[in-house]
Amino acid sequence: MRHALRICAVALCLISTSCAQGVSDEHGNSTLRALKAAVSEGRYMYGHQDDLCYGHFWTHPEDILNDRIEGSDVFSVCGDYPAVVGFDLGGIELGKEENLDGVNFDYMRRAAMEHIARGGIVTFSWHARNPWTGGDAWDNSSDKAVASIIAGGGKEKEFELWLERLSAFLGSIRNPDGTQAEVIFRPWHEHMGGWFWWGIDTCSADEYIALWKKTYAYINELKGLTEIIWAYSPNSDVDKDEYMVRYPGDDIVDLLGIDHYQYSDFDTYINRLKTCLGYMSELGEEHEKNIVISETGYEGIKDAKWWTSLNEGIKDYPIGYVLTWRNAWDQQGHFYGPYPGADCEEDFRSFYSLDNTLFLKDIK
Ligand code: BMA
Repeated sequence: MRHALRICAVALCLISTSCAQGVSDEHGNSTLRALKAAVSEGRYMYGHQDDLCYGHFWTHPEDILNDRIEGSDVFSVCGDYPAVVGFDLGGIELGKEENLDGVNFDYMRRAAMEHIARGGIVTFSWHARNPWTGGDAWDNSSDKAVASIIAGGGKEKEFELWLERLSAFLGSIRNPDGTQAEVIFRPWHEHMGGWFWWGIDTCSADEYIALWKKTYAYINELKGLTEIIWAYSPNSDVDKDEYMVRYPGDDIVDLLGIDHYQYSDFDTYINRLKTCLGYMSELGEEHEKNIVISETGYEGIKDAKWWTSLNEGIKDYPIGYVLTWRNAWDQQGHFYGPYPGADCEEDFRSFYSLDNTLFLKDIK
């Protein structure tokens, strides 16, 4: 039942006409091709945030530079790694050793490279600190934050140093042969909400787009990191027009994502998700982009059949992957993935066994 996608990806590449105008397709980006191949077969990949870094009450090895990268709640439950592993770069901008959740960046680099070497896909988000107030990503107290780091804002040089540090890290993620790795980068997410300093309440559409363009120009053009796949991911409480209102442009976006969580009953959650996936499917066709569920989950998963119910809700949409958020190692109820002993453990194994869900063994 489990099978390799690579052959399909190659075949698809040979027959595909020039597809998206996106930055990466022209380089023959194999990650984008693998996502397209999954969609063309009616399948999607499973992803988990921080899966290789820590999990429900365990954290990464003490010898971060030498110990093997093996720990994974997903692996412990189903004997396979997620196809997609997410990491967060929050803190890299200040030159910190660890990210905002205590993940050492040297370890993160090793884990990302190991996952890539095993044939997996890696995605990075960035909960960057507020450049104007010095607060965290959630410090939305000033409408000067974005304005301060784009042209004429006064904090541009400081922000360029942040981009320098970020680029150095992204550029250090390599394939086993030493070449630059393809990684998904998903900056300035959930920007149609007001909770981050780059959100709707504290910057204009022009400022948001200028922020994206500046980030892209620095990393892709100045630093030459052309293998990076740029993912756009608004929060889900938007309609089709709102989804696109701050869209940076087809030439600098490769993937269309959505961040959506369950806060009350399942039906409310899945119906909203389906609405978004419906218009995203149209947008994906119109703009020739893959669509993905870039973040989702139900904190504490208080529903023993959550995984197979999720599959029922999303399986007919052309999504490349669905990524559930992290299993915090230090907070009892803050988990969005499975772990041994969780109520949803058995159901996750059923989700794993489905023909249309792809894990690492299926895509390598
Ligand atoms: C949030 C929570 C926080 C975490 C942040 C960045 O959704 O999980 O605890 O610090 O993501 O990973």
